[in-house]
Parts: sequence; structure tokens; C-alpha cells
Amino acid sequence: MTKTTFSCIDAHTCGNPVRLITKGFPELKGKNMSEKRQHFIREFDWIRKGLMFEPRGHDMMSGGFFLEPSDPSNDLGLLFMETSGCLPMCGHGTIGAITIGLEEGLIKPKTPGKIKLETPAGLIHVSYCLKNGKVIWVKFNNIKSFLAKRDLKINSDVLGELVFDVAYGGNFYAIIDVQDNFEGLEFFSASELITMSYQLRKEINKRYPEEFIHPENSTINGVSHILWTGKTISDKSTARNAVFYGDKAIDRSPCGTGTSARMAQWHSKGLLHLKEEFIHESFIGSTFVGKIEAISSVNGIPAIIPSIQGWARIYGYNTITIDQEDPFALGFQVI
Ligand code: PYC
Repeated sequence: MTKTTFSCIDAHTCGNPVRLITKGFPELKGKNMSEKRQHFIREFDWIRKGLMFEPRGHDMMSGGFFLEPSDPSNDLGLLFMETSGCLPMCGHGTIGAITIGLEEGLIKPKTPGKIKLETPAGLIHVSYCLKNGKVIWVKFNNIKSFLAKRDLKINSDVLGELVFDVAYGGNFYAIIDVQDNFEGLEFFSASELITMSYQLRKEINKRYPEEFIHPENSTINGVSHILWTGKTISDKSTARNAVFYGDKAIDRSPCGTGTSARMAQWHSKGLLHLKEEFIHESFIGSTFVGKIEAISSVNGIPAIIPSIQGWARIYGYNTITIDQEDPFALGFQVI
């Protein structure tokens, strides 16, 4: 048998895709979701490649699958995957997967309205509003987020020298604020941002190789995402961003882990306070509502516990096969 069949439900969270695998995923070993993520990366990365890359997926594709929780007092576990790999945490993926899980009856929370969700980055507390079988919104309290470094410098082939901060919100983000050599994301097309991000991420990780390692989990390391900032489209929004991920993607959603990282950055600069609302706009103008729920620390580094609220819609039911005899079983990327 060379063919493996996967049942998937496709949705989008504020515009960005979420492909939830409901059948065909493997059993994973490990005492927590971080170890299960490592097991998946070692032995089952072909599933990610086959389902995320072209021709079955595309540059922005992301998704995941639910697992039994490692601690039975929690509701479930969630493993994320996308074109760039298996993220420790994904905000739009969480909102999409929870929406699909609830609307399709795949999740039965121990306490209605609340879900304790294990992710590779840590335990996430989720709440939601379900009305007439439809999920109106999903909100989650993310893992502790913090500003890792500020005022670093890097040279962009296109823009020249840029100053940036690095913050963690489930992934490490290089945040590029408006400055002399960068007027704002609204002056660039998505493809220009992609080209600039690709080079910058490579340079940043080369120049600062040991700098960005999570103090409590060294499997989370390196700058994986670039967050560009700029002027909002709506005057109701607090800020706008465009997040680069994978090799060719600009997040269509406002990016949950990026929003968490940016709130941590703002908080440490005195720009955002406890319980203040932070409406974050995406490249396409969709929004998440963020808030600092609590102040905390990670290994002595000041941190926040952010919450993110957003919505998702299901748009498709997909049975996808990966045939090992297909020359493109592991997909491909055109860069
Ligand atoms: O929402 O956290 C997020 C995310 C990460 C990459 C794309 N979206």
C-alpha cells in the first residue's frame, strides 16, 4: 500500500487557512506536546509536506490535528503544521481548529465554554461563544510572551540598515517598526515584503545564532517570523501588521503569536498596559482583539499573559491522498 488517505476540514481564520486533519494522522510518543512535536518532526514530516505544500496545499497553508491530552485533566492537545515546519504555537491555527472541532462535534469540553488545550509551547486556556451550532468567536490566553532583545541592527538589501526588536509570543518575531529606512508596510506590496523578509530572516539568524532560545524549552529557537508594522486601515484599530512566515507567506490573519509578541514589546516600552485592548489589523484588514490579561515572568525576564480573540469559518471537506509513488508525494515549492 503506497497510498495514505487523510480526512481534512478546511477553514480560514480571519482570512488565513487552517486545514484540520480529522483522520489519518499518526499516534505520537512523548510525555507532553513538545515531545510529541519532536516525534512528528523526526518520523512524520512527510505528512506535513504532502498536505501543506503544492499541489495539495499552497504557500500559506497551515493546519494541524488534535491529540489526546498528555494530562487527563486537560481537554485535548493540538499539533500545528505549516509550510515552514511544525510551529510550537499558532494563534490563527488555534482559533480555526477550535472552531472546526466545536462545530463538527469533534470536541466535548469538560466544562462547556472552556477548553484546556495542550500545545507544544505550553498549556493554553481557551474560551468561546457557540450559538445555534456556530462558533461566533474563540479567545485564548496565550503562553507567556516577552520582549527578548531590543534595538538590534541588520542590513536589508533593499532598505539599508534597520533597527528591530525580537519578541516571543509562541514563536520568535523580529519586529520592524516604522523608522527612517522603513516608512510602513502600507508602502509595500505583499511580494515586496516577502522578498525583503526572506533575506532579513536569513541575515538575522546568521548574525545572532545563539541569541533567541526559549529559556525553558531549547527546542524553541531562532527567529522564524518577521513582523512589519504600519498605519492602520481602520481608525478603530490600534495597530497594523504583516507577518512573514514559511518562505513565501504573508499572514492574512493578524497573527495570534505575532500579536502576542507585539503586545509584549509594547508593554515593555510602556505603550500598552494591563487589561488595555489592542486591536491588531492584518495585511488584508481583518482584526484580532488582544489584551494583556496578567503580568508574569519567564526565567526572570518580564513577561505578559496575552489573550487573543478572533473568528474562523469552515469552507471545505477534503479527502486527500498521498501516494508515495507520486513524484510530488512530498509536495514542492516554487520560489
Ligand atoms: O496566528 O500565530 C499565528 C500564526 C503564525 C504563523 C501564521 N499565523
